[in-house]
Amino acid sequence: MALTFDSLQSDTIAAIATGLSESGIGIIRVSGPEALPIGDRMFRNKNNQRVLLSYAPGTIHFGFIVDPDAQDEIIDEVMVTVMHHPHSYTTEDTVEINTHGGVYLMNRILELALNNGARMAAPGEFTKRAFMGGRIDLARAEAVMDLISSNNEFARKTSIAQLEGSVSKQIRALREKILYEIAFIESALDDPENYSLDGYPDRLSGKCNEIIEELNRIIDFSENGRILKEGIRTVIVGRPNAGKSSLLNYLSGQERAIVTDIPGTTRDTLEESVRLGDLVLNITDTAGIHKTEDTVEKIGVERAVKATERADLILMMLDTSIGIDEEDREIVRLLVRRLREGIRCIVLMNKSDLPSKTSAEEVRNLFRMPGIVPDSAEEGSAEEYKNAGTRTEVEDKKVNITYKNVEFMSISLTTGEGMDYFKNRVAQMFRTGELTAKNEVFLSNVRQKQEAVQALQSLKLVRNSIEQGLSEDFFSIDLMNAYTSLGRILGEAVEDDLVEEIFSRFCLGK
Ligand SMILES: Nc1nc2c(ncn2[C@@H]2O[C@H](COP(=O)(O)OP(=O)(O)OP(=O)(O)O)[C@@H](O)[C@H]2O)c(=O)[nH]1
Ligand SMILES: [Mg+2]
Repeated sequence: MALTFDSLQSDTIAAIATGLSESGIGIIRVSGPEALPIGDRMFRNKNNQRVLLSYAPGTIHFGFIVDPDAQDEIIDEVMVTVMHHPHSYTTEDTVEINTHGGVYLMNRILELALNNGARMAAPGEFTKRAFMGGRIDLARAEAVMDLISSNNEFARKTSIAQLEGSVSKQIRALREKILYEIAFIESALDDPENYSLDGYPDRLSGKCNEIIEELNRIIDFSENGRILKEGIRTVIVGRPNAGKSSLLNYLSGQERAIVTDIPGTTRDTLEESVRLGDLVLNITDTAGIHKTEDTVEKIGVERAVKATERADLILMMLDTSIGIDEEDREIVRLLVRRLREGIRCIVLMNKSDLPSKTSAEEVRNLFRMPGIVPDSAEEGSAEEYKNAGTRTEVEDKKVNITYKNVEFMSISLTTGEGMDYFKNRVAQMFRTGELTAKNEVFLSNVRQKQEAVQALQSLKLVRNSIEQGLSEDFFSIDLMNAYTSLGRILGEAVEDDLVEEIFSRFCLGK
């Protein structure tokens, strides 16, 4: 029994129809009664005219996507396809925007569609509409849905993997706070003798404000979409002439930095985004670190050291054709604190095409220097350091602190030897979560962000209900909505265990 299109009172939905990965082109699909007006607000033809509504059905046009709320700032050059009901995949009015396939760009255009009146499509919703519109039968709809949900499970897992870390903890903590209030209200309503609601609305209002503030911060932060634009902050350090700029050039596939055989060529930090598979490295090439009296170079060296402070990954370059010297040791000393914080470091033993003046063992020994002592009191090893009998024992303990995050690889930037291994290894580190962007991207996708905004709105409703002096059960509904929205960010609607644990604190049903 297929419903006819006209019986549907549907809103307009939008989503990225192609995969959310870097590709040649990406398609953002907008479907529903408002699809054409929404497309019209965002699209300008090559003469910068707003003409989408005049296009004949089933035609495709070149032009620009603009942000109508930002003086028509141009977002991308696109082709749009305009389809009229019932001649589209969904049978509804549809606008498909073909963009360049960058993840950031696709998200940006999707966001524009949402800001201009579309709603984020649920997984499989276009297909559902095609079915509802009588265009495909249920069996076919189901087949498509299966496919989508399997892809979606993958997408869900990836987005959750990205989420692990501080921000997901933050979201969990916020959820727990909300749930606590829900449980409290329920308990008080059930058992007024033991739980008093006197003065509770004020308290709850304060709590809501706290949570709203935190959510606002998370949303603001996600607007920067750091990982999408910037990727893993990677810093190349090493002494002059080790080949740092050559590495940057090699990875970016262009002569981005000046390379010469004169030590001290790079005098300031230099940044470049480089793509490794689906991973973006935001690489900073630095001035060779060494003692120098040259003022400009000195500043460069200071900047190099500073760059390591913000890095997610450190690439330390050695020139094996010269061997290791005091400068290399000094660099390791500068890195000690970051190494002990667990930052990933890859030591690249460069120039393997030339005769080597050092050995792998000697390179490893660089990280066994007496200078590396635990400097924070809370670290157990500080005690061990005092008590340890011999220096070697001490050093081994210290080395253990750093070794697990330091790897050594032999490469040549001249012949490319070892570079595939290096690139694969970095990509693998990212996939397995050994390497993450520390500041945590978080709401990197539009869906997650929408859920956060939704949660925010629900909490504001709670605040309104309090201000209007409504009764407590009103609060619970919106609190629960906020709780559920945040749960969807984490890919879990309700954590039964947590619910039970918190409810049990209140001895419900006594
Ligand atoms: N033989 C050989 N030469 C290399 C290799 N990598 C870099 N070089 C050479 O080493 C010299 C220094 O390279 P750069 O990339 O400028 O070194 P850098 O570390 O950026 O140096 P500064 O900017 O001065 O700190 C250049 O002459 C490069 O061509 C390599 O793998 N093998
Ligand atoms: Mg350089």
